[in-house]
Amino acid sequence: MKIVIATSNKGKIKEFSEFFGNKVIAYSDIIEPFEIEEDGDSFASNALIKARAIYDKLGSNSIVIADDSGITVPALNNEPNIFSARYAGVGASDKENLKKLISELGKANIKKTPAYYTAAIALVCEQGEFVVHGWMHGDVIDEIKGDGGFGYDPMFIPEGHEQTLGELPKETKNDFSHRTKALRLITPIIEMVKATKVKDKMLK
Ligand code: ITT
Repeated sequence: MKIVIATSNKGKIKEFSEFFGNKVIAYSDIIEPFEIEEDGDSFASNALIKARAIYDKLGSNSIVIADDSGITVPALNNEPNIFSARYAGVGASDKENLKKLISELGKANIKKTPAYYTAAIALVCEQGEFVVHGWMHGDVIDEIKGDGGFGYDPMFIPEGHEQTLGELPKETKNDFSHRTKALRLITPIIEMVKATKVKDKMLK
C-alpha cells in the first residue's frame, strides 16, 4: 500500500521520494489537484489541514502524509515562519519569496544572521492523526549562491558548513534537514499503522 503525499510542491515531492523510494505517490497522480486553504496558526495545524483534506477525498483505506514547513529569521521578528510560501504575497514564486527575504535583510542592514527551517509532518489514516516536527539550524545570507534545492536553500548555510544548500550536494541536505528529521520520526508510525491494517484485515 502506497503512502499518499498531500503536497503540490515539487521540491518536497522530490525529497519525499528520495527518502521513501517508490513507497510514496503524490496525491496529484491520483486525483485532480485542488486548492486547500491553509488557515492554521502553526506548522502542525496547517500540515493537519492538508492531510485531512486529501484523506477526506481518498477515503478511509488511505494513509496520507502532509508537510507544512518554512524558514524563521529571529533578527526579522521571526519572519516569515508559517508565511514562508506567501512572504512576497499570495501566489508568489519561490524566487520572489527568496528575493523578498534578501531585501528584508538589506533593509535591516544584515549580511548574515541565524535562521532555522521547521517541518511539521502530519499523518492521517483510519487509526488516527499524528504530527511530528524536525528542525535545521544555520544562517541566512543576503545573496543567492548556487541553484540546488528549492525555496530559500540558495541563501541558507546549514550549521557546520561554509556553503549554502544551493551549493551543497542534495545528499548533504538529506542527511540532516528538517524534513528528513521529521520523516525519520514518522517512519515507525507508518510501519505501525500498516501492520495494524494488515492485522485488522486478517481478523475480519
Ligand atoms: P504544499 O502546501 O502544497 O505542501 P507549499 O509550497 O505551499 O506546498 P508550505 O505551505 O509548507 O508549502 O510552504 C513552505 C515554504 O517554505 C516553501 O514554499 C518554501 O519556500 C519554504 N521551504 C520549506 N521547506 C524548505 C526547504 O527544505 N528548502 C527551502 N525552502 C523550504
